[in-house]
Amino acid sequence: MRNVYFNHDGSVDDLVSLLLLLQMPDVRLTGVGVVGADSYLEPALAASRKIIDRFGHGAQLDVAASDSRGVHPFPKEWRLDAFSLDALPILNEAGTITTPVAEKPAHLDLIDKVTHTDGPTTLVMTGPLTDLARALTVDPSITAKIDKLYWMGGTFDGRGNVAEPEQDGTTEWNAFWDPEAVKTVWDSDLAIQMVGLESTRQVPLTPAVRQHWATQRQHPAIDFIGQGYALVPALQHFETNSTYFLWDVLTTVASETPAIVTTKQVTSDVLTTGPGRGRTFETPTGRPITLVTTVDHDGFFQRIDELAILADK
Ligand code: AGV
Ligand code: CA
Repeated sequence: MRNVYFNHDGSVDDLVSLLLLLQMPDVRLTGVGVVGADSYLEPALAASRKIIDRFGHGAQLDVAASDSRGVHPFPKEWRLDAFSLDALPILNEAGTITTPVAEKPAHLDLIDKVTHTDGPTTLVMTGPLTDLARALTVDPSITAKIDKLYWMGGTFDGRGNVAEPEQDGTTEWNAFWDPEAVKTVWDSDLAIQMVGLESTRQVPLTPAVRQHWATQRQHPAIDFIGQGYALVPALQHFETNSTYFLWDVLTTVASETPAIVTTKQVTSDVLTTGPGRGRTFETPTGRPITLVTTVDHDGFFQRIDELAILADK
């Protein structure tokens, strides 16, 4: 069994990632932290607790609320999705929530869980890196117990996904929310596998993907996934800034099934100021990371099915 600590920011693919982590046969989830970045904290926290109740096979977990604040807030329209997801009937059949909220804020919860878990912990982060950066500042020694960080964020191909004033379009949102946090994590000695936009662009949400989930809705977890992804825009005729990709799910599934991706080693750094702040870029003097480059599209979607079907039992 591998110990995994998951920190996410409450968008649809973050919450689907939580559902899938709870099904992975070889994963022991040791903790969950939630930051209200691409969501509002309250519904993202509640939905996380309900997903553990409904799909967690009795896991004794608590969920930590983050008090981190970003430099550049996400668009409100996107953040509102957490309210809809939290209201889905499949998460509310019981009418009560059993999984408790952790005592400490997410960055301190991360330190506690990593410190008190026997052996190494793998971190999976599908939102901004703020909680990890704060944890490293409080207790830099935790890196000795973290074997690897899997992070969804950044991009190296110059095509960002932020459409806001006073920036140059080269940055990815999780990095843009808190560029300094990315720098703090990059300056640590953690092993990092980064899933940036160059690979996630290979796994858009499409009508065909939705149709596939619709035909499998006799499985409650696939029904939930279909309902969740009904809330966000698919890639139909052309890509817009709102088009949804399976960013976080790719990061999460690739941490469990490495065969669905190819990777390469790059040395890189991040800008923290100017119109490109949040931009990750390759440089010979940068720190080494493992970058996901290509995705086995069909193998990826098949693994989602296999994991989700494990929730039947
Ligand atoms: O930049 C991708 C990150 C992922 O962690 N998030 C969404 C995923 O959870 C921000 C984001 C970028 N474009 C978006 C986003 C969109 N069109 N809708 C919602 N969130
Ligand atoms: Ca996210």
